[in-house]
Amino acid sequence: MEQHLLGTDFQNPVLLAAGTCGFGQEVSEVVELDRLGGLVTKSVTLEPREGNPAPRVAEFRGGMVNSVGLANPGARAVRDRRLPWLRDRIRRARVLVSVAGHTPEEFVEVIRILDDADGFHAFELNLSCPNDTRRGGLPFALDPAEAARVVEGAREATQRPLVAKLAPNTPDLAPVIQAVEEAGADGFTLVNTLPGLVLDPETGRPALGAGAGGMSGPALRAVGVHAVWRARSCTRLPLLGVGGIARGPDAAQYLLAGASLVQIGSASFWDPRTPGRVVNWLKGYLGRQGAGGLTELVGSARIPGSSPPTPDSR
Ligand code: RRO
Repeated sequence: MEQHLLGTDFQNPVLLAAGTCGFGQEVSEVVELDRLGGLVTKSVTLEPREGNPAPRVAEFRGGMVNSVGLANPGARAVRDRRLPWLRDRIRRARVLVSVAGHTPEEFVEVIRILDDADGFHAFELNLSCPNDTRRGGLPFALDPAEAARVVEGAREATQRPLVAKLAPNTPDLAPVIQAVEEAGADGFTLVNTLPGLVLDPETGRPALGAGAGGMSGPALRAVGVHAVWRARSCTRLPLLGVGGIARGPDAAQYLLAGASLVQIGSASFWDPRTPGRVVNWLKGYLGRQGAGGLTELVGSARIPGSSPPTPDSR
């Protein structure tokens, strides 16, 4: 079950996704964090953010929408209070800190504040928040040159691995992957939530306080698996797959499409035992696959007309 990538060992390929586990502490009573491959924190911005008006989350039949609006305590509080908790409590799970900002300069400032702290291994650059109205709803990930500017700045500010989180509504992933890889990224997370709007037909009002939001849950899975498969043919860097994973076989689809690790988001809201169950299911599945194990499984989907390159295990 072990995976070596981003300069470290992940004891298994199952992580908690950004925005769904706070900074670990919030879920530590209900999730055994050190049984997992790792976790990605809520995105951290330079200043504290209150977030958007309630309701911030709403369910519908195919999944859920959210517009949390980047609520977080800000980089200095994360450094002084949240990372020490992770440093003291987490031994085996690997921690990635998600970073967000309105401008490339804000990403750099957050990284400079956090970089010297202990308690985490890598940064996940959130280039794809669908709820950042300041950028006119256009996340960095939809603009390859802007996305590359964020990564270039981050690359100069830290030696830690940088994983770029991309958007599901990118018409073609190839240009952004190429630009971000050239700018110095070490891997990609695919995908963030998909822009969505749920309306109450009786009142005509949106289900979320902020109006539109990001859609996740089962309906996102086929989009995420497709994005991983597409990314796999554009880069040799490691991929982290996320979107709609609620059961072991869902995670297996991402691994087959080319993800070295998977992240679980909405499903752990519905049932916090989900990540542990996915780990257990994958153990049995890999046992049934025979000798090659996880490394051989990654990217081994048999899809007509495609033969993606195998990932580097840097
Ligand atoms: O905070 C949010 O509203 C949010 C973020 Br930063 C993100 O990246 N994805 C999402 O669905 N919500």
